[in-house]
Amino acid sequence: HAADAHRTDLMTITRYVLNEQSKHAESRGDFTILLNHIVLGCKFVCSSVNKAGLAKLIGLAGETNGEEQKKLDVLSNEVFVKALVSSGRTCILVSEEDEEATFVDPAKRGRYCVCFDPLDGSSNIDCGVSIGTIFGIYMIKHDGEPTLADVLQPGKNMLAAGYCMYGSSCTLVLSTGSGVNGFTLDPSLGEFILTHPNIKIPKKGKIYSVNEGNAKNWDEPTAKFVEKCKFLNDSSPPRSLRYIGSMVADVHRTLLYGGIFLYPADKKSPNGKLRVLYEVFPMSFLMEQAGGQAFTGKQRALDLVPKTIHERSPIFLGSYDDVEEIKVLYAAQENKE
Ligand code: P6P
Repeated sequence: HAADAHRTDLMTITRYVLNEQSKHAESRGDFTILLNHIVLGCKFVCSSVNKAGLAKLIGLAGETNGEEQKKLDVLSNEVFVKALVSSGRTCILVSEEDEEATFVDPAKRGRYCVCFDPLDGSSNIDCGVSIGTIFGIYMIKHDGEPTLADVLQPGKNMLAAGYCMYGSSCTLVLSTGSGVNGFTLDPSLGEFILTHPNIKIPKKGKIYSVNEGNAKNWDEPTAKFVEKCKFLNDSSPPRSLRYIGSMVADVHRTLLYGGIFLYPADKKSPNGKLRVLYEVFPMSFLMEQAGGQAFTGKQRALDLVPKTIHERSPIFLGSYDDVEEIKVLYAAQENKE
């Protein structure tokens, strides 16, 4: 039985990646080492997020020792940066928390570039809403000095992407380019165990996920799509609106239940709000690997070539058929122009 297998044949995330790695003759285990350091960061954040409320409650936060308590996203960023540098497998780090990219010291340099948001949605910590770490990984293709050009690549060049959601359980969803798998942290073992093998997103969903508060600023295709979700003009089943306001939580639900997540452009933010390198690309990579798709309003999200490391893009991602509906509406607008 599966349960027995879990008990005795523990498919940990490390073992899973080693299996994957063995399929690539040229691999030297570097990716496994890199991933283990990302996993270490996720375990730290999981433990800290779970204590955050308690820390505030019983005054563990900075007051007692006078030192200003670091905000959890700043602390998480420091942990990830130190873990990634100490792995000896990275050469460039792009973090949502750091204005500039980190170029790793030559003595500790490896072949991977990691773009990450250490604690996305952290404004939701105080009310206990799930938040997460999002990451995408490029491999440097040359032996020369790393430059920003090595991370300003289209998302389709990523060789892996994933997120870790800190919620009722700590779930790490990962793709290394051959499907999507979910691993849940077993705190008694301190290991991420395979719990969601080969995740496939439903081809069509019944949920749309968008911040309706921005409706007055939407462009016509987005407004038309949302209108259609609410006031059905055919016999299609009614849809539900689910919007948590924490990207990792909204995307995780979309991946497992189907539907579409939208953060469109609007008059106030012509490029939307979400960041290309460490929000849009990793989530788009996962959606495509799970059989869904991701669109910017103009093109396939993974074809976008970012010009700066904190660039934003509108994003529509999720069930294949749902995103197709949006693409048709944007194509119709294109033809009118
Ligand atoms: P809004 C959280 O701040 C975040 O970066 C994402 O996690 C989330 O999807 C989005 O912003 C929510 O933005 O404008 O709807 O509050």
